[in-house]
Amino acid sequence: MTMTPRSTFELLGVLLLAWGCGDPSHPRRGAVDAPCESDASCVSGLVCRDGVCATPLVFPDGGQSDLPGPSRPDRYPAPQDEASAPDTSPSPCKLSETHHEGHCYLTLPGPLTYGDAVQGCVAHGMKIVAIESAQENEHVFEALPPGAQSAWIGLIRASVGSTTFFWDIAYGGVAPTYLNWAAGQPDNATGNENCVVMGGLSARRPADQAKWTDVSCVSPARDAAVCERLP
Ligand SMILES: [Ca+2]
Repeated sequence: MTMTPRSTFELLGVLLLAWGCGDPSHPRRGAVDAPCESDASCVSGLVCRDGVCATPLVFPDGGQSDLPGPSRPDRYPAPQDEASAPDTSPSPCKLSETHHEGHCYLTLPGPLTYGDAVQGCVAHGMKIVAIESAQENEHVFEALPPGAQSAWIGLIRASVGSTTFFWDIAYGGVAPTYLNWAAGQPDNATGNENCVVMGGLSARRPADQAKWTDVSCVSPARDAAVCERLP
């Protein structure tokens, strides 16, 4: 018998037919719209939905699920408790600022008098910093330039010769609830120490780092100032 040459198309058809029949010991799996009882009844990539094989539903994040609702996979976990959820909210501060407890902080480079510092903060839509806790004091200290001996904070003497201090008039002159004086301060040593600086990393005495000292508001100019913006 002479073999009749077959066209490529005919050969491909035979191959596809053989593949589609498969092993008779395995039931044939359904294509789209074929009746089904479970996902296993459908060809790979399809799911059994409402009794027929169908393409999976696609959700906005690109994930897939057979049906929306309680049976959704773990890629849609229930919201975590507020206390344990990490804070992923965007910072309210600018890139040049640091963020602590909802407040924004900006360090101005010196040399600056206290008046320069107050004006510099206003120019940035901020106030010279008022520090109300040890945590806030630490945040301000860590934001100072490494080379700073001292930086202005917003505490001022109530009046010449007074032993009382209050926060800058930008805050309405409120009394401080937290203080962090350096040893022996405030001493009003020169009689005109009506403003206050925080010791920086390069403070002359390491013990004065992050501590407060009353000083003249104008002389000498200081290495930095810290501004704060409230929410
Ligand atoms: Ca002093």
